[in-house]
Amino acid sequence: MRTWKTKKEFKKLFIEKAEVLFEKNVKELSHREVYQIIATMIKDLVSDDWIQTEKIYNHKRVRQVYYFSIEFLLGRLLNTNLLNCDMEELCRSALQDFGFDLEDIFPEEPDPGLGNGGLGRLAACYIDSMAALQLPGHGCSIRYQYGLFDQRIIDGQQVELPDAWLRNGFPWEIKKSDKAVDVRFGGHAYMRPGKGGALVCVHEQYNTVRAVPYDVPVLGYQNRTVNTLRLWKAEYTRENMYGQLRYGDYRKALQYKDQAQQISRFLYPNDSTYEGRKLRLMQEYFFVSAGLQSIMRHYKKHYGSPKLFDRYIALHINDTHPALIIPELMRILMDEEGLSWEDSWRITTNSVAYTNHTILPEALERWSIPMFQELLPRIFLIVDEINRRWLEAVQQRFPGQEDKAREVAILWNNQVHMASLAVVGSHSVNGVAKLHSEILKINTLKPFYTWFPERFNNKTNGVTHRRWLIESNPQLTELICDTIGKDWVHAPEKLLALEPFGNDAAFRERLAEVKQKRKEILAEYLHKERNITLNPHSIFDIQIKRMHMYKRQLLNILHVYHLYRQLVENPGMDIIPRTFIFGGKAAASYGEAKITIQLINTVARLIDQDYRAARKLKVVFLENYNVSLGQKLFPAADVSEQISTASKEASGTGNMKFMFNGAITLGTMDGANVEIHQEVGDEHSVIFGLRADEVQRYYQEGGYSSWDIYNSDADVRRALEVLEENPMFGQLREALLDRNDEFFVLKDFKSYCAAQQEIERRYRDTEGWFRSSTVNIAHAGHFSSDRSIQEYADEIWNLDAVKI
Ligand code: GL7
Repeated sequence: MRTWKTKKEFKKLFIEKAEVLFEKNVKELSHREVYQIIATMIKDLVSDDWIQTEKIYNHKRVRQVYYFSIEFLLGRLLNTNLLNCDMEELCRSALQDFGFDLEDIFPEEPDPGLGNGGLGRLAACYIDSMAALQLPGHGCSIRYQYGLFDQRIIDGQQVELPDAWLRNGFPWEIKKSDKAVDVRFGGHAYMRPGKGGALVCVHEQYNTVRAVPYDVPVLGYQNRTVNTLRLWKAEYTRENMYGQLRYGDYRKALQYKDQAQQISRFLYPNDSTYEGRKLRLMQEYFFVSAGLQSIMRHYKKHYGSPKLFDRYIALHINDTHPALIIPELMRILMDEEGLSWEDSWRITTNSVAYTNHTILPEALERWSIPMFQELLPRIFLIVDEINRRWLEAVQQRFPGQEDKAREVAILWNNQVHMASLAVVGSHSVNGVAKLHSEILKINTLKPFYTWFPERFNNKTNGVTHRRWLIESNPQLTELICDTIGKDWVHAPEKLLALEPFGNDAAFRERLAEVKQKRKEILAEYLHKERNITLNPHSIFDIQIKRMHMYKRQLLNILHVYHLYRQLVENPGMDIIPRTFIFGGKAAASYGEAKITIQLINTVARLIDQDYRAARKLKVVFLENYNVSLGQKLFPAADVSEQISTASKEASGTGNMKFMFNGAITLGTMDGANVEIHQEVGDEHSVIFGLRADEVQRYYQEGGYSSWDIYNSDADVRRALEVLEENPMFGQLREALLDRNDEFFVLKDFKSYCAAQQEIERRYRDTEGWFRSSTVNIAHAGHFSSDRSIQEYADEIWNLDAVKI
C-alpha cells in the first residue's frame, strides 16, 4: 500500500483521494469531504501496522484479552488518531497549503453515540489505554445504526430526535463480510443419548441471524500497536427466510427478517437502569455469541486446542450485559468441541472476569425465565445446570437452609439473575472505586463475598489523559511540558513533579492565563454556535453528566435559586459573579429527570429577566451534552460539581477529567471523589454532606424525615418555593417531601450551601486557588486509565505488553 510520511506525499495522495472518492479537485471539496479523505488516509496509513500487530500476536501466540461491552462511547476519532500516529502537525500544515484550517475540519466528524454515559465512555478510555500500553486487547460490541438520541431543548423541555450518526458512513470502519458468523435464536433444545451413551444436545427449528463484523482500528500512542474494536451488525439470512417461505409462511418470514434487522438498530437510551425488554436480551446474546464464536475460530486456527483456551484468552465483561458469555462459552466447548462439563466449567471460569458498575437495585439485570427460555433454549438449559450444580454446593455446606440458597440463586422467582451468574461463572469480580468495591462486599454482593472472598477486588476507574488533557487542552499541555518536561505523557503519574510549582508565582500566573483563555474559548464557541453569552470573568461552575435523581442536579439548581433569592432581597450583596453550567441527557422515559431540565431552564430564565441578579448570576443548560462538547467544557471549568448522594455513584469519571484540567472538586464522599480527596486533601477540594455509611444507615434504620427539615429550616422552605412556579414541578416537591427525599437533597442542602460559600471564599484568594488547581493537576496522573489498565493486566488478566 502506498502511504505518506512526508508533507509532499500527503498532498499528492490527498489530491488522488479527492478524485477517487469525490471526483473533485481540492478547491471544490467541502469540509466534510476533507474530513472523509483524511480519515481514509489515516486508515490506509496504519493498515500495515494493523496487519503487523495481528501477525505478531498470532505468531508469538501471546495471551490476549477481549473486552466485551454493550457500549463504547468513542467520541470523535480524527484528532485522537492524528495524535496517536504523530501526524497532526504535518496534516495541519499540508491542509493550510490547500487553504483549509484543520480546526474547521474536526467538527465535521459526527460523534459516534454508541454509549450512554460513564460506563460506555470508560470502555472507550480502556481500549485507548490498552493500545497505548501495547497490551494485546480488543473491544467487542454492537454497531448500532442509531446511537443515543440527539437532545433538543424546546421551550425549556427535552425533545429526543434520532441520532443517525451513520448517515454519511463511518470512514474508520472496515466491513469484514468473510468473518461473519451465525447466531441462533428460538427453536427447541433437548438432551438425547449420543455415541457411547453420553448425552448430547439437539437444538432444532431455530432462527439464524447473521452477525457481520465491522472493525475499527485502535491506535496506540506513537508506538505502532494497532488493536481492534469489533462492532457487530445484525442481518437476516436468505436461507432462513427462504426456509420459512418454502412452507408458505410469509407472515413469519417477514417477521423474522424484521426482527433480525432490529437487533442492531438502536442503542437503549437508559443509563443505570435495567431495561427488561426482549430485544435487549437479543442484543446481549447476539454480540456475545458472535464475538465469542469469532474468537474461538481465530483461536483454533492460530493457537490450537480448546483445552488450553484459558491459558491464552481472557474475557472481560463490562457489567452484566455480556454475562451470557459464560453459558455461551460452555455451549461452544461442550456442543461444538466435545469437552466435558467439568473441563468446560474450569476453562470458562478461568477465562471470564466481571466488573460491577452500580449498586442501584433498578440496574440489576433480571430476565423472566419463560422469555429467556423461549429465546435461548440451549443457553437456558446450560444456565439451569449451572444453577443446579451451584445450589447443590450451597446445600451441602448449609443443609436445610433455604434462605442461603435464595440469596445466591441464579434462577429464582421465575427470573434469571445476571449478577449472580456473573459472579458464579467468573474468577474475578471488581468494583470501580475503593468505596464502591467495599459496598459490594458488605452489602450488594455480600453473600457471594462470604463464598468467594478471593474473587473480590477493586480497580479504580481512570480516563485517558491523551484525549482529556493533551487533545482537549493544548494550552495546559504546553504549560505543563514547559514546566516539567514531557515524561508525564508516557507516565502520567509523573505529573506529580508539578506539585511544587503551586508555590511558584510565575507558574500560577501562567496557569491562571491558561484557564482564562479556555473560558474565553468556550464563551466564544457558545456565542457563535448557540447564541449564548457568558461572562468569562465569572466562576465557571459545571455539572455535566447524565440527568439522574441520584446525581442531584436538583440540589445544585435549588442552591442557585437560593442565591438568587438572596440577591433579590439584597441586591448589593457582595458575591463573585457565577456561571452555573449544566449539561446531560435524561432517559426519554425518566419523568423526574426531564422535569429537572425544565426546572433548570426556568431558573435560568428567571435570573436572565431580573436585573437585580443577571449581572452576578447566570445559568445555562447546554443542549446535547456529548463527548465532543465535554472536550470544550472540562478545560474551562473552575468548579467540578460531583454531588451525588453518597454510596450511589459507583465511581464517576467526569470528576477525573475536571481534575486533569485543574478544576477544584466540590463533592460528596462518594465513588472516586473519596480517592480524589485522599490525593489532594481538604485544602485542595471541598467536601460536604452525608457519608455513605450514614446514608445506608438511614435506609436500613429509618430516622430521616424531610418534613422535619422543611419545617425547621427557613432557607429550605424558601428554596422550595421555586417548585410552585409550574404545576409540573409538583412532582419534584412530592418526591422531596411526600416521598421523603430518597436522595437526601434537603438533608444535604445546608451543608452544600456552606460548601458553595467555601468555594467562593477560596476563589477570592487567587494565589490559594491556583495552588489548589496545580495540586489537582499534579495528582490527576493517578486517575489515568493507563494506571487502571495496568492494574487489570497485572492483577486480573495476567497479560504482558508486546512490542510491535
Ligand atoms: C456507571 C456508574 O454510574 C459510574 O459511577 C461509573 O463511573 C461508570 C463506569 O464505571 O459506571 N454504572 C452504570 O451503570 N453507568 C455508569 O456510568 C451507566
